[in-house]
Amino acid sequence: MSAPDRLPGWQALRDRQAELANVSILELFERDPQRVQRLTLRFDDLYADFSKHRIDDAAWRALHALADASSLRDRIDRMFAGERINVTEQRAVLHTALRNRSDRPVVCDDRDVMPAVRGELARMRQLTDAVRTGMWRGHTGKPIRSVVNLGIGGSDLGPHMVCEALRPYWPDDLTVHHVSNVDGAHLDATLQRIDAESTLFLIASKTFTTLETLTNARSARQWLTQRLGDDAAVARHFVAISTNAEAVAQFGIDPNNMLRFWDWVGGRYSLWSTIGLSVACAIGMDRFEEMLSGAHEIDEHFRSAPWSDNLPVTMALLGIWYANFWGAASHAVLPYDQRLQRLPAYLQQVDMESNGKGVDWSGRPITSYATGPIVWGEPGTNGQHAFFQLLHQGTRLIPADFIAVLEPDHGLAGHHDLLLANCLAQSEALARGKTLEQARAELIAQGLPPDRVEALAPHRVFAGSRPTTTLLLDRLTPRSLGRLIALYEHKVFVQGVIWQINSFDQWGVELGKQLAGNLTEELRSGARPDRHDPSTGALVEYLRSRRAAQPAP
Ligand code: G6Q
Repeated sequence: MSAPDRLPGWQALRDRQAELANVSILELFERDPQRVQRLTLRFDDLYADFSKHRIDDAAWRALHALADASSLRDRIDRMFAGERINVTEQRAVLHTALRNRSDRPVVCDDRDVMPAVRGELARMRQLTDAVRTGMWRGHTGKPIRSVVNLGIGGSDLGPHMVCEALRPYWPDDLTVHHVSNVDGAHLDATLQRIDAESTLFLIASKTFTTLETLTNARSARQWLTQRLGDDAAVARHFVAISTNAEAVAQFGIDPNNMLRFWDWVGGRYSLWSTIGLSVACAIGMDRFEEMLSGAHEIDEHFRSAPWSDNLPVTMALLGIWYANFWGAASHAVLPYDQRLQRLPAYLQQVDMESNGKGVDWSGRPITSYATGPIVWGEPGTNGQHAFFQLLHQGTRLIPADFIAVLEPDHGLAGHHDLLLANCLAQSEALARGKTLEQARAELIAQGLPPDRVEALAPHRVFAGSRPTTTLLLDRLTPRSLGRLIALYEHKVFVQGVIWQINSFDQWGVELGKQLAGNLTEELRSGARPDRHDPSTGALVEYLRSRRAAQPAP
């Protein structure tokens, strides 16, 4: 296949962008009174408004042509069919099988994976039921009151984000913690808050070789056995979630306490697998399965809806439009919901680890078009008092997703209307802007003298036409959250297809890991740091000299 910038649609998109560069979003609304209706997509209670974008029908047609020329339909089918589309690791990409709630088999390497998937879901149910009902007893006979997930990256970000989002569903007598960082301060802070006798550690690691997770797991084991005075306590307080049974056994976790998943589940897509155990402990297995059902509904929609009605495809193509034709380098995710506070961090990994690539499928360097954007964000309204200044008046174009939930889970009067009003106000302000004339008129109305009006007015101008999508959910439930996450996963997939990159490997994280291995030795031993660039060598020397100068703890 030709490179994307040589495919049908690409040049038309360039031309369209040039045409639209001087057309404001307000003008687009004026030109088409039906714009909101035509560019709002609904999926059950999910309301997605794509009308505040700098795009017209001709550009949409060209984007759809680009999707066709990129064989998007075929690529979607190949993913769902279990082909080894992760070409560099020679793996299938089947997180969708984990949430396949239909009777359809999913065949990978000539075998239907669904019986194994259902089997592991059943084991997850057994375990979480035992924990939640108090049947699972710790070494000294106490029920479990704290679950601590030790994992990092894909084995942390998804479960952590979902647990926070669904906190209102947690039972009163169980608390779930997530510890990821190798910085001992992270684990230490959690250990201070829990009681060894009633704590269950979940060691979540696909490979069971990850430095951070194993370091934390060893420290947790030591802490526990010291507290309980018996190595045998590990059997009642440690569960492993992994694909690597051998390493789990070596660590000393009973195979009966191990939940499995498979190499066709990518780390950052593993939330739906047994890696979601902390979520299931927090909200119960029925609700965990509701989340799977929500994601499955989006899978079905993604596979079958025409491009113009297809939510993930629409989100993806808008991202292509801005990244490749408007020069947008980043994308903001702005949940106006405190429960979704970890959504931006989670999406950063899903998006940036998947599409932060500089070579195409066949290993050719990509030099003529941009790939994945920088994804960032914070919950509103906090962001408004921090970085929104740049969104409104900075020199960069930053498309943003505003996400809000209509019903809160708390009973505090007055808060939620304020939250929702701010969400709508911000996207309106970004689209509408404020002209110099309007700024002048406001200042004159405030009674300022003419020279102050002229001096201040330019600072109060908002260019407007800053593009946003608004996603509204009725309620934040396991099902609606499952849908929301699946939307973004598929968005990232579609963009990877258009950019012709492998969205499912992550070789870019390897080099730093290798170097950290050597550096750990150098910091611990007295070996001369002689294999580094001059800056790093000097940093090693400096750290060692400072440590040597410090009194022993
Ligand atoms: C995700 C990545 C990465 C991975 C972590 C943890 O797609 O592969 O974030 O999840 O490095 O790996 P383990 O689960 O093997 O510990």
